[in-house]
Amino acid sequence: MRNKLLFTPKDIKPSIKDWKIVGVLNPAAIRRKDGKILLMLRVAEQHPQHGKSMSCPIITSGDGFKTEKIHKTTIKGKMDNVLMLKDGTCRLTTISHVRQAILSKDGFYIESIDDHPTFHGTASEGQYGIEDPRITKIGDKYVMTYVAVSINEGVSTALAISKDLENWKRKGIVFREQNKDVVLFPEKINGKYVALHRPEGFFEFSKPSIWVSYSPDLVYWGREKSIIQPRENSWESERIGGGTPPIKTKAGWLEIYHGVKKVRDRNVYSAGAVLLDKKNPEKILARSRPNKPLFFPKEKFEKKGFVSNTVFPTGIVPDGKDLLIYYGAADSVVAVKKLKLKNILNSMEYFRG
Ligand code: MAN
Repeated sequence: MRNKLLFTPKDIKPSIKDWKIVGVLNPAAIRRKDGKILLMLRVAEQHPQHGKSMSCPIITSGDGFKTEKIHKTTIKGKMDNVLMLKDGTCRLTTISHVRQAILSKDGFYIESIDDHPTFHGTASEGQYGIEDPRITKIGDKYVMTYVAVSINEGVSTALAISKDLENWKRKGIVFREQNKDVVLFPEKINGKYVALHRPEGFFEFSKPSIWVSYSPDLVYWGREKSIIQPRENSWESERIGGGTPPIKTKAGWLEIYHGVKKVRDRNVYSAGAVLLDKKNPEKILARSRPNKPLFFPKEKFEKKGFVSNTVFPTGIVPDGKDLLIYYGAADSVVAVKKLKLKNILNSMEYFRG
C-alpha cells in the first residue's frame, strides 16, 4: 500500500481575502480522457470572527454573500462546525465550496489547483455551502452529487451533470434533507439508475444505515430500502454511509464506505469495503470483517485535525490492478491510498446464499 498526503489548507487560496481555510477534504475523483486525474476538493472556509458573535456567511444572488451575526447568548452548544442555537435551529461556522485540482496520471502528484471556487452554492441552492462531492461517469456523462446546505432545505443532496467536467448543469435537490453520502453506480441495473444514500431522521429505531434507491432519469428516485446496517461491537457500530462511487469488478460491485464507532465518547471514522451482487445491488456478497476495517486513522494527519480520528473516502480511480482511493483525513487534509483490488477482495468476509 502506498499512502500520501496531498493537500493541506496551506495549498488553498481563500476565495475571499481575509477568509481562513479551515480544511480541504472529501474530494470527488475521476480520470479524465487525457489520463490525468481530476479532483473536486471540498474547501471549508471561515469568515473573519470578531467580538461576541459568530459571523456565518450566506450566499446571496450573483457571487455575493452577507453575514448573519449569531450572538453568543443565543448559542446552546457547538459540535465541530455546527452551532446549535437555543431556538432549536442550527448554523455552520464554516462554508464550503468545491475547488478543482489536476493530478498526474499515477495519481500522486499535483499539477494544478484552481485559485478560485470551481463550483459553489448559489442563492437558490446551497446558500450555506456545498460539501462532499462525488463524481460518477455514466455513459458519456459525468454526474456529480453533493450536499447542498440551505436555510429552508437543510442538509440535502443535489445533482449536476457535465459532458466535459467543466460546464455543470444543475438538476436541483434529488435527496431531501437530511440525506448525505449519495453515490451513483456507473451504469443502469435492470433498466434503472441506482444510488446508495444515507437518510437520517428524528425517530431512530436503528442507527443510520446505507440505503439503495432507483431512478429512471437521475432526478426522481424511489423504491428505497435500507440494505447495509451498522454492526455492534465493530469499527462501524454507530453509523455508516456511502463513500466512493461503486466500481464494477468480476466479483460484484465494490463499494468503499465509512463507518463510525465511539471511543470514550469520541467518534472514530474508518473505511470498509462491501461487495454487492452485479444484477441485484441489494444483495450483499461480502463485507469487511467487524474487527478489521479496510483502513482506519493511523497517520498523524488522520488522527489530529478539525475532526480528529477521521478517514473519509469519497473518490476512487482504478489504476491497472490497483485502486487509488482519495479521502479526507481529520476533516482537514486530502490524501490518497493505493490498494490492490485483490487484497481488498481477500480482506472481506463472504456470505453464503
Ligand atoms: C456534519 C459534518 C460537517 C458538515 C455538516 C453539514 O456536521 O459533515 O462537515 O458541514 O454535517 O452537512
